[in-house]
Amino acid sequence: MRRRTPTAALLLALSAVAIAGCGSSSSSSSSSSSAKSSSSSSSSSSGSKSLALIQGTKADNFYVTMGCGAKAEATKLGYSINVQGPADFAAPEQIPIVNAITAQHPGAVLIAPTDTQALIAPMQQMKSAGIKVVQVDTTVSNKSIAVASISSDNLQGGAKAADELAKLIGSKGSVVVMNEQPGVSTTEQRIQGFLQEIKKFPNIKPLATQYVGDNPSKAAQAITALFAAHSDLAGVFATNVLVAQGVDTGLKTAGAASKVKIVGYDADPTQVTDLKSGVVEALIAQEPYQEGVDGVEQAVNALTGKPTQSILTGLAVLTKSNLAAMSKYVYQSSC
Ligand code: T6T
Repeated sequence: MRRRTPTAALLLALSAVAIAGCGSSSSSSSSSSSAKSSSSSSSSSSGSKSLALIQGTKADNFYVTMGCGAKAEATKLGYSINVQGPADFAAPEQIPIVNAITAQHPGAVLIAPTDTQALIAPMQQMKSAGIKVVQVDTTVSNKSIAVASISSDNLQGGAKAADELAKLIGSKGSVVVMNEQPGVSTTEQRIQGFLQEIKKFPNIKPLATQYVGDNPSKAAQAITALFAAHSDLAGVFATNVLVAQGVDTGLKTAGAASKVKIVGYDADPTQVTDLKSGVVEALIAQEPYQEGVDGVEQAVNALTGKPTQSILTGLAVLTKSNLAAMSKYVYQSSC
């Protein structure tokens, strides 16, 4: 374990004080949590029997569900877990949380880094402090920090979205990918998988990918403007929960929801409502609960000297007709 310099220690302590005032934490001892709620616990947040999960954002049921899986598995294995996430999916908000957790010195940390580059230094510092780091969902581009990475196959998910959309629009017309910001490993791979697969359909024309941030209002505005400018728009691939929520709202408001087919990524309850009502035709659902479970298992393996491994979790295509049989894929808004 590398010693922290006094300056680094001071910076970490200051971050910890700042975070203590944010009230964004919850722990395995709390019986419920939600995207907007917060709670704290007196269970120890340092030492080898303590874990932490740093979500991409607490305002997203994907990460709420991941937190539920992580808490259940930590409790099962006799560990405490401190779950924290920024209000927005944004590196400047997530980095102080990472620094604060490093200062608390848990045995291992599960983290969904919000940017492939910006999180490298704080995660490296965490590793240098002797904390085992497990990546869940997203990754940084430096592969030497984490002992394991747990994620679904995002390239494959993007390809599945392309096949579904092509089927829905009769393999012709303009399509667009609506994405959050650049620099997020998962959604970048979804776009890559989608654009690669869509080449198989010569009569489908992909428009330039739109980057709208992880923000439903911006996504709604952008898709409304795009629909006004492209009357031949036939299909949209919305790459995650908050973007998909905005796309659904934008196209509903523009009265275009029946004309333009939408394939969304993820299975937030709001997206499932839109699927049932026919606003959206298909959802590519992940298994965030399992990612939390697997992440804790790998963290505990690392702490107990057992071998660790990276794991690809499952994906499923949800449609109105298979939804009843696939209800286990719908994300939770509380545990
Ligand atoms: O799609 C998930 C996650 O996989 C992605 O990395 C970021 O967005 C979500 O959290 C959903 O909004």
